[in-house]
Amino acid sequence: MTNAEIANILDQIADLLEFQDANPFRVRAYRNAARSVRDYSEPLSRIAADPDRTLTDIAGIGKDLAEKITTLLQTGSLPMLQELLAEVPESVLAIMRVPGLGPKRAAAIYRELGVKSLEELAEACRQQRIRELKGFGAKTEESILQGLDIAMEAGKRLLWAQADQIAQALRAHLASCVSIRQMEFAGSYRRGKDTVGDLDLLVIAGEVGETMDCLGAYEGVRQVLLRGPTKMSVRLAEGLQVDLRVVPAESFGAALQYFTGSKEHNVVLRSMARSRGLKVNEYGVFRDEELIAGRTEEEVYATLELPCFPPELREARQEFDWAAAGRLPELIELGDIRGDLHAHSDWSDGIATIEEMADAAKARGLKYLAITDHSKRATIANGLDAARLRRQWAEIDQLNPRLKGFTVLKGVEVDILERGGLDFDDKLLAEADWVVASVHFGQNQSRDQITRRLIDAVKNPYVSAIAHPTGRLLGERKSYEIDLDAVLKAAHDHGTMMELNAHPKRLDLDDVACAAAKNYGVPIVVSTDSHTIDGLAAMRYGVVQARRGGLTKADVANTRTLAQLQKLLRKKR
Ligand code: DGT
Ligand code: CA
Ligand code: CA
Ligand code: ZN
Repeated sequence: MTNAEIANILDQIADLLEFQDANPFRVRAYRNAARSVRDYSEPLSRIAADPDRTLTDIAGIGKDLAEKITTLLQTGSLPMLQELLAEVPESVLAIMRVPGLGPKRAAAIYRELGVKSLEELAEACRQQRIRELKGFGAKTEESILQGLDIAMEAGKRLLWAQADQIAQALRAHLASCVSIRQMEFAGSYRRGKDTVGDLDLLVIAGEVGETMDCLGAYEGVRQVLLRGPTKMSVRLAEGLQVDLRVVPAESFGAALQYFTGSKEHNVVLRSMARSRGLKVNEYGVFRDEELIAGRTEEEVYATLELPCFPPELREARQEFDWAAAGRLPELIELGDIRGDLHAHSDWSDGIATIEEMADAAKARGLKYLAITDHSKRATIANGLDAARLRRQWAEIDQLNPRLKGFTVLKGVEVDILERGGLDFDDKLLAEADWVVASVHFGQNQSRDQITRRLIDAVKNPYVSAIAHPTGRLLGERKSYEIDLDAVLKAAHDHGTMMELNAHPKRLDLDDVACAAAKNYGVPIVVSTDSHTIDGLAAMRYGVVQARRGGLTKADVANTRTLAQLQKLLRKKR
């Protein structure tokens, strides 16, 4: 059982408890645990199997939860969950998962209108019966209908980070298969796309049958969809499909190139080949009938005098122009990152203390970390008022001398208010080392309104960066309406940076928007927005998106030393 699966079960328990109107603290404990487990870098199954270690060492996991997780790992199920599930009709669970609804509202709809399924929910919306309920309105009804669309769409693709966890587990399983000589994942997963439709796996095999038996024996396989002479497709427990292709060694590079895609990139490549009298397909590069390349990707691209493009760039956007001009960007790497500029502590809705966050960031090789807890408007996130913020900063001042070679920046994530303006006055913000401003409320406003709010924030001399600038949550919520060009132009004019929020559900700005920001000369900050120490690991996901946007080390502000970063910030003020 993967960490993601455990986390999903803990979240489901929290949902069910909330649905039953249980004690909010109990609900919160399960939510925090789910977050902690989801972010945890090491498989919990390994810790549980080690007699010298205990699950209670993980933040947010107490004795009771540790026992439950152990039961889950040992038996694959949990009596408590079964009991809760028995009290709620199966189809009602789907209602809770509709984005924008949640357990509380689902409970109201179920109890007051008797709505028991997604179909009945859509019907109730269309008959405008939802808006009659206390606490609901026409807007809610509309957003539920939209949420229904997204919910049905979302079932089909996984977040890249989830696909990555599965791919790594599968790779580890197949590593013990002696008949596999070489293996590589291709497709959208290799290109680092924010969501992944299915996994494409290529292998060179000694024994095809044995290789396919190995895949079939993977514990995560729920169904074998197809097993042919060179191709096998299976469906995993998480719903993800895996396409395995066994290819000859002399074609491995050509197959890897072909199945990495994207389709659009390959279309351009094939037409370039044709104009040289060559033919490219998944078996190789051919002149007339003669195979002239195919063993490696480098070789395939070289026959067309092209560089071996990093997979993240293969989207037929600008990569062929860059190659023609000999100016393929040298993409940023994880090791270039020197600091993290968006993180939460237990002063607001994070789980770890400031010191724990700092130690963890330092252990990851970073040199600085900005603690950016929420401002007071974010009451549900336990946002800080001016007095608490000053006390927090005083604590950071005390902590810093002890950290040796590492600096915690006194930051804040200040809300951009619905009516415009920021949740703190300039006098307070001027005392911060680092300020990110973000929209959490009033996301349904018009494009003009939201754009104006953001531009006002960009113009503020003390706002360092705009956090998760478009507000999208993959699989849950589209980005709000926004004139991003206008915001980026203002950001350039006022020396404000833009965040690439590395949380796997956000990745906001996305790859395309990052490329646009670069064109405007706006520095990007790749930040994790972590609420746990393991959340800091999300930096990796941000860097993948940054690479897809064609960003180099120089384009990303938090690759700079702290002194260089501070110089950049002084320029703005
Ligand atoms: P996904 O799985 O929806 O996230 O996206 P991909 O890009 O992994 O697409 P997938 O799994 O359908 O196919 C993997 C790669 O194989 C794709 O990126 C390019 C190549 N490919 C698949 N079908 C075709 C096709 O009909 N024409 C061309 N040119 N390439 C194809
Ligand atoms: Ca795929
Ligand atoms: Ca596929
Ligand atoms: Zn945040």
